Amino acid sequence: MNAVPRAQAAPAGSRLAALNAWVDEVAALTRPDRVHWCDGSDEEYASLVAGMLADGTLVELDQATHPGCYLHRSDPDDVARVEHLTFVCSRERDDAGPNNHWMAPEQAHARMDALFEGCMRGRTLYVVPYCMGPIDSPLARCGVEITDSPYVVANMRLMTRMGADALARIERDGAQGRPFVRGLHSIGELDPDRRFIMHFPEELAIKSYGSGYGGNALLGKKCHALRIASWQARQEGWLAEHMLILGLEDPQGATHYIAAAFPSACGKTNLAMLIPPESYRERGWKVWTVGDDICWMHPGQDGRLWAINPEAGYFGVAPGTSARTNPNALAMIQRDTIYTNVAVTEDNQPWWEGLDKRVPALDWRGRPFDPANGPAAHPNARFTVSARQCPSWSPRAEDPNGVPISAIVFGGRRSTVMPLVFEARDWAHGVRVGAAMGSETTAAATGTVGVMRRDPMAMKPFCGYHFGDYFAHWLSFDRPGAKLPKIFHVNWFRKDEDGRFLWPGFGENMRVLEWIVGRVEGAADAVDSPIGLLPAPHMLDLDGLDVSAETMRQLLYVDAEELASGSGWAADLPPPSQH
Ligand code: O2Y
Ligand code: MN
Repeated sequence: MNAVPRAQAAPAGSRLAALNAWVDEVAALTRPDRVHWCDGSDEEYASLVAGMLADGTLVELDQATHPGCYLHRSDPDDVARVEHLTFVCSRERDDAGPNNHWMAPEQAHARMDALFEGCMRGRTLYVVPYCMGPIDSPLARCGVEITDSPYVVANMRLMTRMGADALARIERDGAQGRPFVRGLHSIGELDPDRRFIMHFPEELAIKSYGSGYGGNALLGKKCHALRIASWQARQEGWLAEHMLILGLEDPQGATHYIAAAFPSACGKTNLAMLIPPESYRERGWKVWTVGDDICWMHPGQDGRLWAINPEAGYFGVAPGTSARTNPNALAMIQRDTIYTNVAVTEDNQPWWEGLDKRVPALDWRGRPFDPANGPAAHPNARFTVSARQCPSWSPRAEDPNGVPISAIVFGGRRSTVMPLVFEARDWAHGVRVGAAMGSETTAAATGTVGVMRRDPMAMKPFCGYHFGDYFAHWLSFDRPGAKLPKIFHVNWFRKDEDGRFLWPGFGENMRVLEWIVGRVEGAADAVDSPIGLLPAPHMLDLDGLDVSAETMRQLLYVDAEELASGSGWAADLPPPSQH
């Protein structure tokens, strides 16, 4: 084989022989014109952006109103994660479980390597060292993504700790025998028929071909931090979860950290960045954002669960984000943000449905906007932005020891049956509550609206192993000496008989969070019900809120028969009282 040029820019290669050997091996297979080791510097980012502006991968947005903001229009056939093409390739089929597509590792490698053969001819191979979690955290884990997409590199720089510091940590880890996750990615021909996302958990490896979009291509996110990490976490005794992390500071200055799992399209980013109602702000309540999507929780010496957000940025859904739903998010994406598949206004500002009353000039495909073509922004249009730009960003997101979790919250979009909030009786009951999670689909997620989709712990697309083993792993945390968080379930989406939402949601969800931390502190009362513990009468602070007593009754109503029949909650499981 011909020699492939090693690095073109500093740092040229690594002190870790295993990493150099893998890069050489991949370069020999994929035949790039150039190899570039990413250092994560501002200069490197600027040069990547300049290259993408020159070849049309990025379009500059109005730099006066949105400095440092760019628009990427993806291939119209490459606009979302592809669950049907995502595989867990464990040696034993049973280890992947019925919740994953499975392929034997040898077969999967052969299939992928045939696709990768020569695929980077004429392109640059980027070596992207990244760290998931604060660089010096014992809870963090590292990976290297090899990709031929400068758009992926730029996004990885916003979403992870990427570059020279990560490489140094990978080398330190390597010297102590701790491996890095190997992620190989090529956009290939962007052909949906030649697209696969393969995970090899026993080898700590990922191979992704044929997509340049989000979860398919930014391998640190769903592939590493959830599918591979959940497998690793089971082996090492921790939890890698699809959860936001927020800190709730009370008027006395004490902060409780809450981890919350919701399926896609249930407002995780909005909850993570919640701004409390004015009456709460006046009293000194604050919400701090640690993470909006992924949470790694490790049992600490003190028996509590300590959590980090492995990510350093947000890859949030743009449509629906507005001054009403999430003012913090809107503020953070005014600068230094990559937008993907949004529309633009006549004066070249990013726009999406729900933002404001302006009209779009070009839709997400760059065509003059015509309502007959559908929405102006793609429903899965995204912004990528550094987490530090969020006005509610918590400096504790950089704490190498993480934050102690006081409460875990599960939730879903349920128009009936599920009350606004309830508390599980104990850890085992809470695990069962998470395992029974479900959510009604929205137009953004699928073609069919309002269909109940079971999504245990919001991990259905992301658990890298058998769900039976996963639930057993969760149950194993309840052991002597453990000081586990209390577990709750919330439902912001219950409707009345006319189909109107009963609860105002957004910032008003603060009232439910207050009851949750009140329960953690032993200061708030609850009453028993067939589903779990509900807020005792008058325990939710409704001051200043226009919600009638009858509406509250409906929001907290629990019907034992409805639960046990047809609701999907308990029809096929023993009732909670038997646990
Ligand atoms: O469609 C994609 O590739 C993005 S999916 C995503 C992105 C950010 C956070 N969560 C999700 C998700 O599907 O849960
Ligand atoms: Mn997610």
